[in-house]
Amino acid sequence: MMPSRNQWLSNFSEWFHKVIFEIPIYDTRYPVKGTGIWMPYGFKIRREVLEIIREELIKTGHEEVLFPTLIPEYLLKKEGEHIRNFEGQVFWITYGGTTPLDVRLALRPTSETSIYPMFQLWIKGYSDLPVKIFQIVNVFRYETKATKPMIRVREITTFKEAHTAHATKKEAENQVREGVEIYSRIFEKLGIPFVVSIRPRWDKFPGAEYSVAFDTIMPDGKVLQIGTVHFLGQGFARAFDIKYMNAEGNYEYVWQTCYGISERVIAALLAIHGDDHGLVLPSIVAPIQVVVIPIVYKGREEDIIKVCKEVREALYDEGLRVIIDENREETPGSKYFKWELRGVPIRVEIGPRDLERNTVVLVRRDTLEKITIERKYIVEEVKKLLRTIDSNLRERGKSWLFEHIFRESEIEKAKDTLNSKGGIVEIPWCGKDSCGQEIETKMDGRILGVPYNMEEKPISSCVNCKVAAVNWVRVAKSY
Ligand code: P5A
Ligand code: ZN
Repeated sequence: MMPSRNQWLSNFSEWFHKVIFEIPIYDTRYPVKGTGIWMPYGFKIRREVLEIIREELIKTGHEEVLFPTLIPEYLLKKEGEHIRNFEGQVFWITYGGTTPLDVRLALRPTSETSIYPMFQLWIKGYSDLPVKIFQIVNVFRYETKATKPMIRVREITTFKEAHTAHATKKEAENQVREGVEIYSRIFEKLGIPFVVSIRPRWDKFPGAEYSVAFDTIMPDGKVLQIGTVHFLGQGFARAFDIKYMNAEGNYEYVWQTCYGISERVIAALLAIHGDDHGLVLPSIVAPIQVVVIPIVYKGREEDIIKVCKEVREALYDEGLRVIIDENREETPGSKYFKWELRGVPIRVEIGPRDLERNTVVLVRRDTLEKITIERKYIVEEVKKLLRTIDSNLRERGKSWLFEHIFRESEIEKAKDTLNSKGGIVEIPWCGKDSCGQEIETKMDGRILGVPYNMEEKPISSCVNCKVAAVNWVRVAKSY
């Protein structure tokens, strides 16, 4: 029996709110708009996700740091384009107690302007480069669009930002590629399908030369940006006077990159794998990977509980996150419901018949399929099944994504496709900004950009101006 995904599909927003509230994962009732509370089960998922992120960054030579939350106004305003774009989103602290502050302090909306003055002090010579650091912090953005739990918040609680500085342009460009690879590995591990696009000039990160973005398609067909990698060139280096002495004894500005992801990744993780029964978690991030449920019958209670405990012990000794749901007041059916809602990858059922036959029943959360195995193989079978579930979720996610990427070479058709099917439509584009913006208006969608790393070029002409197209460009309805 394949679990149905009707509810998930037809009213995703309701599904999402219900799931995060009922489990609970995240409570949105705090009386400050755009904030939320990570509840214990949500916090555990978040911690597992952060472990994966940390591991990938540390493995590639990034070091974790922690900067102050407050940025003095004169620093925030040093790089012109950056502040022009962020100005409308900054929360300001203007008082210390009852005393007005001489220098207003911003709650960081992102940390370029707090980190780069320190780069200026730290970087002296060639041997100080490259610098590759990251931090995982709260940042604040006074978002004016409708806020959404985890997806568009005003206090971003899980802002992972990496910042790098290099001696040459080429090294910094390689760093952009490494950033893209790191994020690709993180999303791959989480089973989140994605496309990578070079954002159009009018939508790049303020202060960057260009931005590369990761997008995924949510169950409602709308696209969510789940991470970005920016090539900063030397703009911030000039603004903050970050120079190093090269081999010839000359001072040169460094070349920089930065890249960021947030709790949107967690929202995407929950959304993409879910179904009508609730969450479906990949085992690598599941706070509970296996739940053992005794199917107790009168007279056999103690024997069954004893075997359940042995099974739990065996799995626990292998480092698995496993619990027994022993509660005698609750029926097995209601326990299934509860743990399915929470997305536990495997349920182990042990009843009187299993005692006689030395078997156990494994139920996988992704397909709800039941498998009876001999008890003595429990450890191998569970481990194997967890891997199978993770790869099935990854594949299912990819299929979902690719089924929702369309190609059209005529603008009316492209618009119809986008309206009726959602997802992403790729169309031929001449590359002109003005044409791109007209396309956005005509299609009532957003240009995600040109595919990153795609060799293939369209042969037809630009959907808007009919001039020879130079690239495919992706258009979507976005969050
Ligand atoms: C890169 C890290 C930056 O801020 N500075 C340091 C760069 N880029 S960004 O694109 O503006 O943000 C990085 C990612 O954060 C997510 N994000 C959000 N998540 C939740 N709520 C928000 N209000 C929000 N704003 C941005 C996006 O996934 C974005 O790609
Ligand atoms: Zn054109």
